[in-house]
Amino acid sequence: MAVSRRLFLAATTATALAASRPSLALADGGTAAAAPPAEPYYRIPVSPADTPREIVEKAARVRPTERQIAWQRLEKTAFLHFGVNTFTGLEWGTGDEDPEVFQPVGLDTDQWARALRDGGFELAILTVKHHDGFVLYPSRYTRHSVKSSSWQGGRGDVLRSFADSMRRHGIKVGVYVSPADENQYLHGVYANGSPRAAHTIPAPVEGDDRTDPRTFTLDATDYGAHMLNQLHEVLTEYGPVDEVWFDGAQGRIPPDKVEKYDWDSWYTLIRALAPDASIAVSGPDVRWVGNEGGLAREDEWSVVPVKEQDYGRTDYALAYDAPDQGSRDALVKAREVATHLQWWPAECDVSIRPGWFYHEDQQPKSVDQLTDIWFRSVGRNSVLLLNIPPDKRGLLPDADVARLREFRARVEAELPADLARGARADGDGSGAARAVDGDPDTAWSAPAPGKGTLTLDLGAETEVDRIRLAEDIRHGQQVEKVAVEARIAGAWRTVAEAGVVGAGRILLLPAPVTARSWRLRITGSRRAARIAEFGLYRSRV
Ligand code: FUL
Repeated sequence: MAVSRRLFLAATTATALAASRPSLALADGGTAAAAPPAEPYYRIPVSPADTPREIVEKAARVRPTERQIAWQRLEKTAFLHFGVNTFTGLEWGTGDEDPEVFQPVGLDTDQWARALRDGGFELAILTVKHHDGFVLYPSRYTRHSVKSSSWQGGRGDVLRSFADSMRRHGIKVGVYVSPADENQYLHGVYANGSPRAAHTIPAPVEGDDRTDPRTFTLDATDYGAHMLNQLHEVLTEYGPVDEVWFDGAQGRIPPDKVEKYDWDSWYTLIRALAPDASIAVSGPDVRWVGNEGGLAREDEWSVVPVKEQDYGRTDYALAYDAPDQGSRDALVKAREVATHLQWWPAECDVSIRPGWFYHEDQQPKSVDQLTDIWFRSVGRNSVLLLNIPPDKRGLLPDADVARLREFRARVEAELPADLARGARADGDGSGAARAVDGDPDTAWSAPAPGKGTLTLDLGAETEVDRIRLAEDIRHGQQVEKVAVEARIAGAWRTVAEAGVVGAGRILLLPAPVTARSWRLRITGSRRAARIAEFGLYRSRV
């Protein structure tokens, strides 16, 4: 078998980032699927010589890819940290743990899937490999895996079970494959100083029974090739994957030993094998928000200045925790250090419990805490990535399952029926009714940059305490400042003001306001705003 695998046709490699090209027909003159650097585009080069005006104009031309739009619409995604740490009580494993400790005797991934579906999640990401290097499927390339445990007679496969259960319950599959790998370090592979050289992926192994004809020739170190072989297994043997999650950690190896990750080759393989997958965090499609509390900035831009680092890794141009990543001032400040402006939207990760892995003595967050996180992530132009760690039995704890259900019910009660849906809409610009038709793909177009008023007549005095705004992000992120006004006793009164909108912005009024007429005023924008949603709600909490 190993021999016949070598006879398979070698697939040619494309550059990873070419596969990120947007292929949307853009109504404002953009071309579809053009060769880079055609514009509008998901990343546009910048230089210190750009004038403030030029750099803002470039930001206004940045557009998301279709993959990024699909990801953004998920709103709330789930994380599952599960592995040897679940059994050793550690948060970062050592790489030399005895695989025998892994004994999830009651594993029921259908229970995970039901809990996540009932909690309203559409995508779940499993830690297929955390920093210890222990993998949750029987990899051909390491002994630090489920195969070396007596659990299920060494035939257990958590990834298979997880992927099958998620798909059966309509949930998309994501994989966390840690670049840091303590076990491979102990085996002299990780950070062994090997040069980058061409590797054939997958590397054939003794008794290989794989039939997928695709092979790739990619540059990598010894460890980089190990990652490629594992990514190949994960992305060819478990069905479609919609998110690949990489952090940038180096593990606990001595500081003079650094593994320079082969990001370009890893991205190339992922684009070829999982074209729909967003590559998150240490990846070009999705950015870490900068904290592990699940909290976005009040004004969270999806168009941000970035630095392209070694081997094509996208990095923040400004400090990752800088409070302002995308305003005009931030763009101008970043000119000296940025290589591009990029559509790089924020993902807010947080655990329902204090740790990422399950620990007996920890409890899940309250519904109030989760709701606050939701308003400060999904309500601020970001996607929430909420971790719910399975316990030693291999089940999500009852308390967490109940909490997910309560959390969903609470969110639904916070924003029940949209009272603006189908309201009489009148605006300058064009297509006012499209902001209240419930269709995220249609929008009211404001008449000019920094201008526009959209007025709604609800037909009767109506109490409102939450407002939801959304831009049609297929046309980029343009809004910089808005005001919402209600007509009270014959005069327009400002009830809320906000900065950026992006894919979704939720505004909470300190107290309910009753009015029949409501209006949205655009007071700052780069290009003319396109508003896909002007929603009004009365919470039932
Ligand atoms: C971090 C890791 O070091 C943590 O253990 C956890 O997996 C978190 C989501 O990402 O970088």
